[in-house]
Amino acid sequence: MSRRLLTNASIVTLAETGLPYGLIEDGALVLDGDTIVWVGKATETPGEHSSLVAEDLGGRLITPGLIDCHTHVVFGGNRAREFEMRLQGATYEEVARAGGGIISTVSATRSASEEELLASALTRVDALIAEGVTTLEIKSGYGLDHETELRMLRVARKIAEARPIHVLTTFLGAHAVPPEYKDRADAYLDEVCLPTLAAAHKEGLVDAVDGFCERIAFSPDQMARVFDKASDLGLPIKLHAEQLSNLGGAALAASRKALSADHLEYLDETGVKAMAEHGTVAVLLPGAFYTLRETQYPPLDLLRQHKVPIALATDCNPGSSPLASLLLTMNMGCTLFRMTPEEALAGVTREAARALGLTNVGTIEAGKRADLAVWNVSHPAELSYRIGFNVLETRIFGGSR
Ligand code: DI6
Ligand code: FE
Repeated sequence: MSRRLLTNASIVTLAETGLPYGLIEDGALVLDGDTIVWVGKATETPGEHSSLVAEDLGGRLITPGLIDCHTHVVFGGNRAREFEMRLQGATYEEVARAGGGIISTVSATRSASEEELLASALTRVDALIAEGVTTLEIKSGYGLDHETELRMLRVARKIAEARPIHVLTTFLGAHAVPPEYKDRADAYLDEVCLPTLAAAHKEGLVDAVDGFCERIAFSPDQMARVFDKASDLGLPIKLHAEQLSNLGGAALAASRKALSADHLEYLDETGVKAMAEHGTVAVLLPGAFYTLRETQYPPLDLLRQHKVPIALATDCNPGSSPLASLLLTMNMGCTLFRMTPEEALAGVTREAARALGLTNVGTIEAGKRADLAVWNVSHPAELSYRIGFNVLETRIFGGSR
C-alpha cells in the first residue's frame, strides 16, 4: 500500500475533541492506501513517517470529504413548469393534488431508460463531486411500480461504478400513491411497495428504507407497516417527517430506532425528545424550505437543547429542491435556519455519516477512510459564508485524488 504524508495544512478533523471544528493548525496527515493512519501537529509527526516525501498543502484547509445524506438525484424530466405555477400562487400541496408534483416526475421516470436515468443523474452527481462530496445517499421513489423502483436503484448502484464516490441506496417506495392506486394507499403498499422492497433487497439494492409521512402521502399507521417490513428484512429506516404538517412521524420513526428523521419544520418538543432518546439524527433540508418558501422553521433550539445530532443535506430532487450544491446548502443552513458554520460543516460530514449509519467516514481520525477535501480557504467558516463560489482545491477519495 502506498503511503502519503500531507503537511502544512489546517486540519478540520470534526472529531469531538472539544476544540472548535476539531481544528489542528499547522497539521500533518499520513495516509496508507485508503486509510488515515496518523493525524496531528506537523511538528509531532512520528519518526517512522519521516522518510516519506511530504506533499505541501500550502496552508490550505482540509476537511473530511463531504457527505450528502439525503438526495433523490435519480429521476426523469424536470419540473420547471410546476415552478412557474407555484410562482403564480399555487402551493406545493395544490400542485400535488392536481396530479403534478411527485406524480409528474413518476411519469417521466417510468418512461426513461436506465441509460437515460444514469446520464441525467450523473450531471447532478458531478456537480456534487466538484464540491468535494465523497459519499452520497440516493433514494428511489419516482417509480412507484416494481420495475421502475428497481431500475432507479440499479442506476444508483451504477453511479458508484461510474464515478469515484461511495453511494448508499434507500428504498422510498412509500413516497407517494401512484395514480393507478389513487385513494387505495393500503392496496398500493400490499401489492406493490412491500413486495418490491423485498425483491430489491434480495437483489442487494437496498441499504435503508424511507417513506414520506404526510397527508398527501402515507399516514403514520401505513408507515409503521413499511417499517415492520424493513425490520423483517433487517434494514435500517429513516423518514421524511413533519415537512408540511405535524403527524408525529418523527416520534414514530425514532421509536423504531430510525437512523434519521428528515425535514422536520413542523416537529414539536415531543418529537424532539423521542429523537433524542433514540439517537435519531435530524436531517435539515434548507433547499426544500427555500424552494417552497416555507415560513415554519425547524425547531433548531429544541434540537440543540435536547442534543439531537443535526445533519444537513441537499434533498436534490426535481420538485421541492432542485439543488446540487452542498456548499450552498451549508450557507442556507446558516442564513435561513441560523445554524452556526461549525454546525453546518459537522452537518455535512460527521453528522451526515451518523444519519447514514456509517462509522468509517465523516471525521479525520486515524483508522478512518481517507475521503478528504482540500479547500482554498484558511478558516472553516468560509465554507458556509460564500454564496456560489466553489472553493474546492482537490478531492481525495480513498487516499487517491
Ligand atoms: N419531500 C420532498 O421534499 C421530496 N420528497 C419528499 O417526500 C420532494 C419530491 C418531489 O417534489 O418530487
Ligand atoms: Fe427528500
